[in-house]
Amino acid sequence: MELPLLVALRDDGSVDPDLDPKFDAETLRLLFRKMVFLRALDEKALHLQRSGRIGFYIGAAGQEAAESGSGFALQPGDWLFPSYRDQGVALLHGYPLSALVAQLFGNSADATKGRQMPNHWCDRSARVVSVSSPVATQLPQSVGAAYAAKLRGEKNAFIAYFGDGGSSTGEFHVAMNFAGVFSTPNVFFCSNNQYAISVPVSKQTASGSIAAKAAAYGIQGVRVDGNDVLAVYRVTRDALERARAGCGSTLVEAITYRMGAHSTSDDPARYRSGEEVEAWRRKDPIARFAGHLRRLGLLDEAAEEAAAVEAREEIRRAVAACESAPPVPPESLVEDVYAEMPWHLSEQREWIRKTAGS
Ligand SMILES: Cc1ncc(C[n+]2csc(CCOP(=O)(O)OP(=O)(O)O)c2C)c(N)n1
Repeated sequence: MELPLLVALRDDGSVDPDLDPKFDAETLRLLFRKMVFLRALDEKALHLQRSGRIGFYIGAAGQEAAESGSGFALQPGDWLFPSYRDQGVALLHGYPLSALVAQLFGNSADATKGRQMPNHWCDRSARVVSVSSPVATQLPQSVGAAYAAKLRGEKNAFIAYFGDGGSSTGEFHVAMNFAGVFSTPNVFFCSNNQYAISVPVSKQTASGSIAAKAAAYGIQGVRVDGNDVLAVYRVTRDALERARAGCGSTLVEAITYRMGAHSTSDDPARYRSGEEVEAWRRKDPIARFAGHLRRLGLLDEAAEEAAAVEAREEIRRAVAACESAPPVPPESLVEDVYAEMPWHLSEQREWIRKTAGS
């Protein structure tokens, strides 16, 4: 079954009126700055990792339209179940940049005290649920949370992000089926970035698309150009509205491309050609949106450069403020497990204190 690919931003920079979210000039500029910010964040984090200041990072360069377009559609009451690559959505949903940077350093400024892997964000007050390392476990988690909210009569949507690789897991099928049967208020956002580390999407499925699988579970499926920030926004906004209105779940497949490595521990040159990367680079979602804004007279070279400078400066300040925080004391390893620490952990804590000299 072929689903049409929804596209708002046309090649000539104009917009399909049926999919145009009709943002005012200020909102369009803001959306652009959010995308530029994510690219700058990726560049800085890569630099921090390569210079040994943080241990690991998972970038999303090339996926800024999917991240920003969908994140822009969330409302404060909605719950986010991100994958490890969705820092862009988390930031748009109120996860503070300072917390994000602290999580990368994993020092005493980090709310999770350095116990989580880098890129495993969470923030209860922003309704950002902790990233899980196993691929796609966030999908059934989000369905369970959505079902609970439905039983309580709440009207929020639950959006979970995952990749094309995640669609091959049992968790994907479990989540879709439950969502269909119990008509839960979920949005499943698949960032189809063409690869699951080195495995191309052609080896993930024999279906015409990932979105097509929605039909088998009785939920809505939508395929959208994931490098088109306006179309992604429209499709996600509509899906979230359906969920909040009690009309059930939607599976959104955003077709995009991971321009960088899977993570800082990966070398993509080993499994894909430079020509392929170059072909997708020509579809860069930021350049594409910039073209649209220029056509509207809302952006020129100076404003584009200013957005990048402003983003780099904000990130530089956040890093400077966080990097100097002391490390987490080693004895905290045995803390936060029990409300009252049992004797054997107290003993271990003493031993760590003496051994580590803290
Ligand atoms: C259950 C499970 N199997 C394998 C892994 C190792 N692993 C980490 S990321 C990844 C690729 C996931 O690809 P995809 O779902 O397409 O998301 P992307 O990384 O492209 O955003 C794999 C196989 C894992 N974390 N969990």
